[in-house]
Amino acid sequence: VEIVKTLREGSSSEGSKVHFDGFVLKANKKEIPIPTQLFINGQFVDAEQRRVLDNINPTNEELLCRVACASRSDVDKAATAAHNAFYGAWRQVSARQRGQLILKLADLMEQHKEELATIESVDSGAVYTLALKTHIGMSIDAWRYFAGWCDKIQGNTIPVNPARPNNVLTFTKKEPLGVVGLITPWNYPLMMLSWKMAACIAAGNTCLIKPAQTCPLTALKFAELTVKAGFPPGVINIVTGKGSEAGQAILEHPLIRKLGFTGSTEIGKTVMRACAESNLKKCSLELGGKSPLVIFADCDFEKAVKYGMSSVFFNKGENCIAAGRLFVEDRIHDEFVRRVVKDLRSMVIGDPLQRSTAHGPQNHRAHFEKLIEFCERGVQDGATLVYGGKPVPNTKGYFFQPTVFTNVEDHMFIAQEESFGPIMLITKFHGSDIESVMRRANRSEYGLASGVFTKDIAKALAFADNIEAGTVFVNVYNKTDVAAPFGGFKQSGFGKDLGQEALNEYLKTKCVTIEY
Ligand code: TAP
Repeated sequence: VEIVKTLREGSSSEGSKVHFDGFVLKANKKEIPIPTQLFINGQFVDAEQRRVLDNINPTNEELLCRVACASRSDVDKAATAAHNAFYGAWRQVSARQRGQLILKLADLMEQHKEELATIESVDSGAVYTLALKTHIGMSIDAWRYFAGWCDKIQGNTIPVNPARPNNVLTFTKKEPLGVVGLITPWNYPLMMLSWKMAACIAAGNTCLIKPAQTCPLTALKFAELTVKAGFPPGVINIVTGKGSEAGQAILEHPLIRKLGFTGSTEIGKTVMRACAESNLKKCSLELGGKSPLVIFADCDFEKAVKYGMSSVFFNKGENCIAAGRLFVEDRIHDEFVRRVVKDLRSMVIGDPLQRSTAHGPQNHRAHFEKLIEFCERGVQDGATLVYGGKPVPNTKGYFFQPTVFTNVEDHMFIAQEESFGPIMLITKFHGSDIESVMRRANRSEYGLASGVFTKDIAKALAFADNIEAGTVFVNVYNKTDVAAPFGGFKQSGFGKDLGQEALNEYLKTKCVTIEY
């Protein structure tokens, strides 16, 4: 990775008319111009007083660039631009044209997918091959999927009681909410943006988004593509900065009517309170998880090992639906642990841009340090550390060893709290005691995802019936799709991303009654 030069005002990226200050990232045999300013009303602009935040490369802990840090008044400018666009130019765009614009944007993302994946990999530490397939691939899928909905958003005619001798016609219309604020985390930066924004824009809203401060670069590159696609100014605005300032200003802004949030349960509560107190914004919250994965001895063992591994180590554990706890039937427990450790020994850890790498650096320092403490706490509380548990020795960057704990008991801190890192926690259970393992799997305030491995269909369906989680995987894990609704129960939040249900998060229903 090399930073070639700093772009000055007036420079433009190849073939586009959009001007920005930024830098050229030389990585992956590419030279990629990347904006580092706010994107408001179709233009890249400095934050007030030219405030910036350092952006650190997690692979080498060096300064990658400085990115604009939005203040309350920058957020106000973005919200005003979105408001004006909603009541102005965006209204002139028909539903079908909206779909076409989104498809054009998706095509541009596809054309630039290697650049976007390279940026994502350098900025967030995601392994390049995964970034290409998931972080960027699923982002493009989300835009295409929601583009298809644009001209299929429709209401109903409803047979109400007639006011005889007259007749009555009652029908509903689905309307956009107006200006939407979006706030997203750092684990899949562009994908979290896309999951929310694609549904929001397809429904006819305008928006401003504050991406996570540790990796905002794909959002800014994406902003450049929205100009190339031809979105009217103000429809999409990007305000990079701090959650405590720009984020909080979004929560409180009186022109914003809906807040789509993905992040921690703790901040989710702040979001909901601020939405209520400001102007009673509608909100949807995708929050933390501690998803249970139950592996019965009658499973396809090879599959259970493969998916058991990816349920924890996918995207270095920075995966909201990661299995936070594995319950493995006693008859296969020891063999399962042996196989996982064997596979971990050959897992290639290193530069996320290398095609052979399977495990990159954690996203940022605070998170990395939290994982060290998490593992120390596990050892103190008496769980058995079988593998890893520490940073990779003698290396720069936030590289944490994939970790396995066994003998994890329900009362332990590590059994209850989310790690959001590459830490597998295994507990044994007796195969005759299905009820008790179900109870233990449900004994959590989270309810995001879950999984079960068994060849017994009745057992699998009983699990799906009784588990308190928004997503259930049977004999597979991490199998999400843009057409399938995604979101949690209990303190994992409410309101779905993806699928038809996500559209409703960004729509309101108007009921019209006519007497004739
Ligand atoms: P948070 O600390 O909650 O941050 C999420 C976003 O909220 C960031 O953009 C953050 O900005 C912003 N924020 C922080 N304080 C704010 C405030 N007072 N007002 C408004 N916005 C504020 O979470 P995180 O540490 O980035 O992400 C990890 C958590 O997200 C985990 O718990 C994980 O489970 C959850 N997560 C859930 C899902 C789903 S789909 N359920 C998906 C991914 C992640 P800064 O970047 O400036 O802090």
